[in-house]
Amino acid sequence: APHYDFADFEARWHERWEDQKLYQVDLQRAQRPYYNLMMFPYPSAEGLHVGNVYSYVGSDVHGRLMSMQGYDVFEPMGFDAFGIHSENFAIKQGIHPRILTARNVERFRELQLKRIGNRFDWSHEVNTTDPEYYRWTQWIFLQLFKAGLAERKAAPVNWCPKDKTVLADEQVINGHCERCGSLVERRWLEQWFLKSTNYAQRLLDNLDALDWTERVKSLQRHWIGRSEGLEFQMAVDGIPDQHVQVYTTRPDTIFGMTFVALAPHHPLVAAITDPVYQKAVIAYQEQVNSLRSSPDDAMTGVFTGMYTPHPFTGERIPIWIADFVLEGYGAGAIMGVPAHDERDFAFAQQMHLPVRQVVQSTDTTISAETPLTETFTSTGIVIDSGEYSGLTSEQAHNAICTWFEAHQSGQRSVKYRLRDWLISRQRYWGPPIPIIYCPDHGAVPVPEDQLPVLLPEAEDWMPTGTGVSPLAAIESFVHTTCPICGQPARRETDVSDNFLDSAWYYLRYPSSTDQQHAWNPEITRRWLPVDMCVGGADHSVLHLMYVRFIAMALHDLGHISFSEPFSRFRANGTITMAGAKISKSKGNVINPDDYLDYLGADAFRVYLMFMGPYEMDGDFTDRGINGVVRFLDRIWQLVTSHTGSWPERPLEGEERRLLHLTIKRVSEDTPVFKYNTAIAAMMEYLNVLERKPEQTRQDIETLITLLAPFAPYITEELWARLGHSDSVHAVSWPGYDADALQQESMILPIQINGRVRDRIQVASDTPEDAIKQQAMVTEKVQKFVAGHHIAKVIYVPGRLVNIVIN
Ligand code: ANZ
Repeated sequence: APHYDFADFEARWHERWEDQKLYQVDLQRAQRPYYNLMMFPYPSAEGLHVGNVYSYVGSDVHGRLMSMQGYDVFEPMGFDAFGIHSENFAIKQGIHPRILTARNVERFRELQLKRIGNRFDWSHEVNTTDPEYYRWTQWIFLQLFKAGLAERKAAPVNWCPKDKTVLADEQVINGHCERCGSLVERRWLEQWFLKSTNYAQRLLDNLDALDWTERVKSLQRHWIGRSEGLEFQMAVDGIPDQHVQVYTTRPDTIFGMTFVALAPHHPLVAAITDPVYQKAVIAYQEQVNSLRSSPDDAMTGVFTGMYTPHPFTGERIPIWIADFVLEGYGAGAIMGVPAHDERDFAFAQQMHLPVRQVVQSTDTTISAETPLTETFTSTGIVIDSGEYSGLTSEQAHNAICTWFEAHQSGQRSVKYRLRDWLISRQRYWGPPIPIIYCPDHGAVPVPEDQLPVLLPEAEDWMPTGTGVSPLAAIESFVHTTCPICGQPARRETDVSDNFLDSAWYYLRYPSSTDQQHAWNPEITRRWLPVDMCVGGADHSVLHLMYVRFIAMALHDLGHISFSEPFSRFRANGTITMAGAKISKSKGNVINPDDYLDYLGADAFRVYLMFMGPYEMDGDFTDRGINGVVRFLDRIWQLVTSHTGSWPERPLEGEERRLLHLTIKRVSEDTPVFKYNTAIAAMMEYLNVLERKPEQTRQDIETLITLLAPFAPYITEELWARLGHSDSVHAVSWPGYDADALQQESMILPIQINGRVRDRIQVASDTPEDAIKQQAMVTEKVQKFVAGHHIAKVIYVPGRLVNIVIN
């Protein structure tokens, strides 16, 4: 533990900062607004974990730097307090989520977030469960509904049997619930969707110009999953009026098709199945319903008994149904080309279907004669494909697309993997979706002046498992009247996805006290979009995709002037413990409170920022904490042990150079989140200072100023002890003089056997060996020593080099 009494001055400064409103900006009048955002936490019962603190502190260092560089920095914090995670914990504890959430929020704010030393402006706190907040979440839903961007449809959905609710695709990880890990099932339910797919191309295109962490952008590109291919019709033998549409990205492989497969619940399955096979097909559909096989399981499927003629050869191709074919993607049906597609190959192996190679490597050493033992998924030269043989894959792709277009039985088509965002949740703890069902008028929006639709107090708030929310059992909530005709009507009883709450919170912070608008137009113009957002990359395709979609939609509907919410985004690294990500669900949570108690906020902050490059993942270990504690102890010692006044003489020469070099390094590394090397530069500088016979006021004050964003308390305390009455956090960031960085140089005479023969110019801190080496190689010296034996080279520091020859 540190030797200084951090507990004393942390509490004192925290209070002083709050009294002075040091971190509150005048949002109306700020001249150089800088919106510094971090992702607000779920106030779960376990409290903040070290990953949260890591993320928040790194973001705060950035905010503090920008503030010292002259910006009016707004750094708000709030609570993402609705949703399954909060509710699940309430279930475990048997405590009503409203009570538990309020308790946790209080604890997060008072006992944790206020201790980590961040410059939060608590006067703009938001809480998504506050009716004054979710009133606007509902309002946003209504704007989308009125614009046709919210739609109710029956769809096969991901159903989590444990959480007893549906999940969005983004919340299903490898077939399992993102929250509780249960294997997800498939159900048909009427659900509300937000039409994010309308924005697929823009979500993709805008990424190029966004200054965001590259790996997050690439995850988003992958998730949007744009592909260009061919959608074409295939006839069904014996059923002249039915066609199956298939989608392929590889029309060049069409001659290698040996089967066609439909998704298990493709609408045509019943119509095209041979009666003899019907029983087997229905049994298979039921099997698929009851449990969704995880992706590494064996391929399953069933033959329909029917065939389709190959569009070019007329060969009879069997039609199967198979669950590796996805319902909502492409056309929901595929042409199976086992030779050139991994999944098709696995399926063909399982079902004993032929494999027919039709693309060959341009690398001729691989012969088409050797039968394929694995798939050849690359492009190459097309073979055994009628008139297309000999073309490159690309040429064949084009020619075959053109053929289908000419025959009007297919067209080039662009598809996206992105799905519409399913936002209905059959749960209690969320904002009710503001819709009323009228027997005559259908789904009618709740009039805006009746918002919020309050979440009713309920005794029975536990998930029901029946496919409806607990709200459906609250008669007084359900029964209402139609806003259009006044006759009895029913309210929608599902609540909306917690990710809708967090898709717009950044808009609310600056306007958190505005009662008239979700966001005040004038303040929003001044402060948004967000200048810098920092958060975990684990939200790349969840929160960070939703927040972009909602901003685009609000922009198009005329509610905001920008369509990208975050000008810059940086993903902090994920902190792991011996390889496993630290998370509540894994149970390996390091309690930051212990570290705060034991080390104080400053040492914990500097330690976290010194562990490694901020944007890289890293292991959390206690190793290295001592070094950081010693560093702060030594600074404390240096300042507090000093007696009398500090010398104020101007710095000169090398001492000046080292000071400016340190400012330069810290100033360059800090804004680009290379916090570890910035700290290393300060550590080196402390070594220099300690060796100096006498430190000046400038030496000490510069070091304290540079350290202030990282260690806000100790620097404030030392700043005061140096005699300042203003805060170190209100001081301007120091600049450096480029000319001071020039290394001092000296001219050294070179003697040979005592007589001066040449001179060299070297930087004054050049090591002895290097000086001797340079002295030996000058042209003149070489001339004099040629043919002689060199007996000795003597360097008299700062004076001369003497070479002794014989
Ligand atoms: C034949 C083929 C041959 C294919 C080949 C690939 C390689 P992306 O790039 O992700 O868009 N596909 C199409 N619809 C599908 C669905 N509903 N469920 C599962 N798979 C589907 O992938 C497009 C490819 O994925 C398509 O091209 C199709 O397989 C498959 F050598 O068609 B391909």
